Amino acid sequence: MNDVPLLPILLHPDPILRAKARPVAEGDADLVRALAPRMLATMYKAPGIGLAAPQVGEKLRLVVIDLQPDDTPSPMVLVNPEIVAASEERAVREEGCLSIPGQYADVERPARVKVRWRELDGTRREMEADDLLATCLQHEIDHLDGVMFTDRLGPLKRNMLIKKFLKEQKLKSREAM
Ligand code: K1U
Ligand code: ZN
Repeated sequence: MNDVPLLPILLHPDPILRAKARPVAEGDADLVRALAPRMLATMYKAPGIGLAAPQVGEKLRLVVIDLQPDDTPSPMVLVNPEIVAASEERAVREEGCLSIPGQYADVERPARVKVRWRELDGTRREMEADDLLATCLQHEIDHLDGVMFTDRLGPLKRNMLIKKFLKEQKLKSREAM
């Protein structure tokens, strides 16, 4: 994994993060096979537990996830993932985002989801997820629709978090001069 070139992660307010990503088609096979390992390497380096293709500038419905980035790698690559069922029960969990680094907030979402996707070789997959995996899947699939976790916060908390992020970014870019 060390020799795989990393990809720059786009930060809020990049407009690509707000676009709806297009489905991966059969003709994208080579692109997706080259992109997935680079996305995984970028996610591990960040470090993060998930990454969606729009975060690295590709408006494609492709997601990578590994909930145990520090232990034995157990990477998931999800092509065209979709939520096909969501529980009425809701759960609150703290979320972060590699496109708004350093900012965390409690987000309420369905506690359990059923997700369908294809593997890189085209195999159809389906699973039910709860806990952190359910949160991460929903966070990543949101990215494919141009939705950020901050959109799921109340306006007060959202504005405070975005303001703090932009202020910290401004300070960082001044320090780099
Ligand atoms: O999509 C992203 O921006 C990645 C994001 C995924 C996510 C985190 C928490 C809840 C839902 C979705 C991250 O990975 S932020 C970094 C992070 O949470 C983390 C980093 C290292 C170890 C453990 C967690
Ligand atoms: Zn994110």
